[in-house]
This record gives sequence, structure tokens and C-alpha cells, in this order.
Amino acid sequence: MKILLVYPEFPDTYWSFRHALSFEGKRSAYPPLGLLTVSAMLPDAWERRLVDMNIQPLKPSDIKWADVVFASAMLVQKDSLGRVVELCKAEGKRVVIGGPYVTTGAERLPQADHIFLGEAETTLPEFVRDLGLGIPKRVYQAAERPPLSTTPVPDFHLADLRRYSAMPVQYSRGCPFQCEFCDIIEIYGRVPRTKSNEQVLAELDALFRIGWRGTVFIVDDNFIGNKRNVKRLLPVLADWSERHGRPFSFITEASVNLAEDDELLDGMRRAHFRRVFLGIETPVEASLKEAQKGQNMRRNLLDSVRKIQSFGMEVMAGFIVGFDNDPEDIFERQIEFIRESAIPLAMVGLLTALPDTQLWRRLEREGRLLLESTGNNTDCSLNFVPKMDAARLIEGYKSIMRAIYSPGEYYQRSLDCLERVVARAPESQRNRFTSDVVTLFRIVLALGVRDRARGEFWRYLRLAITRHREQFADAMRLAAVGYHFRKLTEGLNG
Ligand code: B12
Ligand code: SF4
Repeated sequence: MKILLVYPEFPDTYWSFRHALSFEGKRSAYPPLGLLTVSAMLPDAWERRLVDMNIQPLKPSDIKWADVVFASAMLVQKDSLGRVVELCKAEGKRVVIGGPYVTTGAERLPQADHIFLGEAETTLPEFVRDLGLGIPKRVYQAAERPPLSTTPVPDFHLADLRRYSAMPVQYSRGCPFQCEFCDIIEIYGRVPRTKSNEQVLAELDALFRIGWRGTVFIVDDNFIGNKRNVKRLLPVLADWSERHGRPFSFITEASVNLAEDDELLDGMRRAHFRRVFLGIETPVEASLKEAQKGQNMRRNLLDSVRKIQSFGMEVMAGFIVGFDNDPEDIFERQIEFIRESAIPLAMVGLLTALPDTQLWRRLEREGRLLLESTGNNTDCSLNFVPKMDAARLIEGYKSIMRAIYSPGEYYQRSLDCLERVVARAPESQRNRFTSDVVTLFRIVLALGVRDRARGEFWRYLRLAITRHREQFADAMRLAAVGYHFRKLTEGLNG
């Protein structure tokens, strides 16, 4: 049996990092872990190929080669997924689809032969057996959320490592909190399930063996969802890193209450965590309350960010505007907060009602839902009727983006961040951005020569070298990512 695994294209968004990746000569940030995991669950004798359309086109010869096509998608990839299914069906192939979009959008799916709702650890073996017997079903729905002990080491070797800037590893699924807008808890549940320490090390071993060196993104919904298990993992991770000569540095996502736990923070620093993404959402208490985000109200948010930074981790964060309780001056308050928190990578989005969320259900009850979300909360489209005037909300959103990604403001935030994040874990072996002279040359050419804001870049570079010489690689990475955000912000019309 020949299996073609296809990951549809996603649009150029803040999350694509496309303009920054081109400096490194990379095509995409991460390979599709869902498909690599699914691949590892298939019988050994089956042949597999991966086509990630974000790094290479899907060729007719790929489709012709396959007996069965497996595709995975997020909502934001739905149009591309539809085209993939059409192309493959036109060639008479059997098509199987799954992933977060498929799980939450079952009623509106393209004409695939087999649809997987939820996690595939128990349903895929069932499908393989049914296929062998000639009685495969159209829909496979996981009866319950599987323990992660059944998840195999993903087939990382299928990914062309040279094209990606980081590798994904998943430790846990699910999150104990109950934010109203969140689809994670609907898809993966509120009881965080973790892999064993041995499973995580087996995945790191696999990445190490195939030659990966550099950043590893622990793609958990909330890495600290199960604190007890994480505290057991971290020393093991630190020990593995030391024994292997620090081949990886880690980034992850966590809830803000990370700041309350020094033991956890220290463990993460020792295990070479260098960046952490937090869901801050808003500095406005009433809006946090509305979003059921009590974990962000227990401490002063600026203090929490500073605390995490003081443990050597750069803080990246998500922010949202469009809550019913947002005051008129929300835009200025977000800008002010982002400036004061020294968070260079601030992912600001418009509140979006994702299918199957508590927010979706409330807005439906209130008659305020408009249409399905595009899945991209930065494309200035609203899928519900906000309390604030819609035009004012969108204009205010754009004003935040223009302010925070203006060169002066962004470079200053980056310098402030370098100032605060000092006690950093050492950078992983061969992950020094600047060790790649070509990358450095491309950045300097784009930002220091061609860019209109080159004056600001040279000032930034001078201050980064004089004050933060030992963090020069981070300073260059931040400059590159800022350029990406600025290019996209310039694309927001008006
Ligand atoms: C890593 C990640 C990313 C990465 C990389 C994505 C990539 N290349 O894979 C980056 C940072 C690029 C990213 C970006 C975005 N992401 Co994202 N991301 C994730 C994250 C944290 C982990 C994904 C992952 O690797 N999971 C691990 C694998 C093993 O899980 P899985 O994919 O669910 O796969 C299992 C099952 O679903 C099933 N399965 C999956 N595919 C298939 C296919 C077949 C055929 C079968 C049978 C089964 C199957 O089997 C697997 C094993 O059980 C998830 C959250 C999550 N928990 O998954 C969000 C998530 C997928 N992202 C999401 C979103 C919204 C986005 C953005 C749109 C954010 C934004 N606002 O702009 C962007 C879009 C990309 C872009 N350029 O615009 C949403 C998707 C919501 C939805 N309903 O579609 C999620 C669920 C998080 C969330 N709630 O916000 N993301
Ligand atoms: S903390 Fe994050 S993952 Fe957890 S429920 Fe809230 S938004 Fe979802």
C-alpha cells in the first residue's frame, strides 16, 4: 500500500513567519506533526511519502503514485484542503481526512471517503483492519480521548529537515482551564494527558539520530497543564541535553500561572527553555472575567511577565480585542501593556468564535453569530456582531498593529526584552543564528540597506552589540521576526 500524506497550504499570516524564514533560507516553521504521528501508526510494510504544500507543490505524479491519500488541516487551510480532495478524487484515489478543522467542522467537509473526528490513536488501527476486510467506514469517531502512552514516535524522517526552522514534539494534550473562546478544551479536553518521560526522550533521540540540531517547539496546548508530571520531566530533559551536548533549545506554550511557580521556572531554565508563549489576551479585568480567564487575574500581569523573563525566557504572547467588556480606550491600553511588558512577539488578534466553543454557543444563543470563522484571527474579519461598533473595532485593531510593529517601537521592545532576559540557558549547539553568515548578510541587506527604517536598524544593532553582545544571535532573530510582522502589518489596508 502506498500512502501519500498531504498537508495543505496555509495563507501568509503572522503565524507563518514567512518573511523571516526567507532570511534563514527556510520554507516553513514546522513540519505537520499530526500527519507524522498518523504515519507512524500505519503498518510498517506500507510505503509513505509526505508532501507539505507549504514547502513544495503537490504534483500530479505524487497523486498518481499513491493508493490512498491522507490529509490533515486546520480551519485556516480549509480551501486548500478542499482543492486537495478534489484533485485526488479526480484521479480516483481513496482520500482520508482528519485534524482540528475536520474534527470541529464535520458538517461542512469536502467529499472525502473517510473522515476522522478526534484523535486517531484508537480509530486508525480500526480503519486499517476494516480496510483489510474490505469494510471501511465513512466516519471514524474516537469513543474517548486516548492515553498518550499509545502515541508512537512520529515519523520525523519523512520531513525534509533543511526546509524547516524548528521541529515539533508534543508532550501533552488538553488544558485544565476553561477560557470561553478556546477550542482546545473542546477538541483535546480539560484533563491534560501526558506522554511518559521515556516517550519524550525516544522522540528526542529520533530527532537527534536523523541529524536535527536547533530549536524544538514543544507544541502542547499548555505545557504546564499537568504540573506534577512536568516537574518530573524537566530534570530528565536537562540531563538528556547535557549528555548529548545541548543539541536542542526548547520553546513552548504555557498559561500565565507559570509565573507563580519558581520550581517550574527553574526547571525550565535548566532544561534549556528559551522562549515561552503565554495567552495574556488583555490587561482589562472585566474582559478577562468575561473570557473566564481567572488564571490571568490572580497576579499583576506585568509582574508575571517580568518574573518569567527573569528566569531567562523570552515571553511571546497572544492578545485579543473584541470582548464585550472592552472599554473605548482598549487599543491604547493594549499598546501600553505590550510596550511595558517588553514582549517583542505580540500576536494580537480579533476575538473569533471558533466552531464548537462556549463562545460560539453563547453568541448563537444571543443571535450574534454571522458566519464561520476564516480560522485566521488577524485577517480583520469578524464572524460575530461585537458590542463595540465593528468598523471602530477593526480600525482600532489595525491601529494597535501599526503602533507595535512600527520600527522604533519594535526595536525598543526588543532591546528592553534583551535587557530583561539575561540569565538565559545557553543557546543550543549549532543554533546560533549568526553562525550562518549568509543569514546575517541577508538580514543586514534587507533591514540595514534596503529598508526605509534602516536608520533605526543601525541604532538597534549598535545598542544590541554594545549592551547585549552575548545575545547577538537573539537580537538578530528578533530583528528578522519584526520585519515579518511589519511587512504583514503594511498589508493591512487603511
Ligand atoms: C504547532 C501548531 C501550529 C504551528 C505549526 C502547524 C504545523 N505545521 O503543524 C504554527 C505556529 C505554524 C501554527 C499556526 C497556526 N495555528 Co496552530 N497549532 C499548533 C498546535 C499547538 C500543535 C499542532 C500539533 O502539532 N499537534 C500535535 C498533533 C499530534 O495533533 P493533531 O494535529 O491534532 O493530530 C492528531 C489528530 O487530530 C489526528 N489527525 C490529525 N491529522 C490527521 C489526518 C488524518 C488523515 C487522520 C486519519 C488523523 C489526523 O491524529 C493525530 C493523532 O491523534 C495546535 C494545538 C494542538 N493541540 O494541536 C494549534 C492549532 C492546530 N492551531 C490553530 C490555529 C488557529 C492556528 C493559526 C490559524 C493561528 C492564527 N490565529 O493565525 C495559525 C495558522 C497557520 C498560518 N500560517 O496561518 C488551532 C486550529 C483550530 C482549528 N479548529 O482549526 C489549534 C488547534 C490551536 C488553537 N485552538 O488555537 N500552529
Ligand atoms: S489557557 Fe489556553 S489552552 Fe487553556 S483553556 Fe485557556 S486558551 Fe485554552
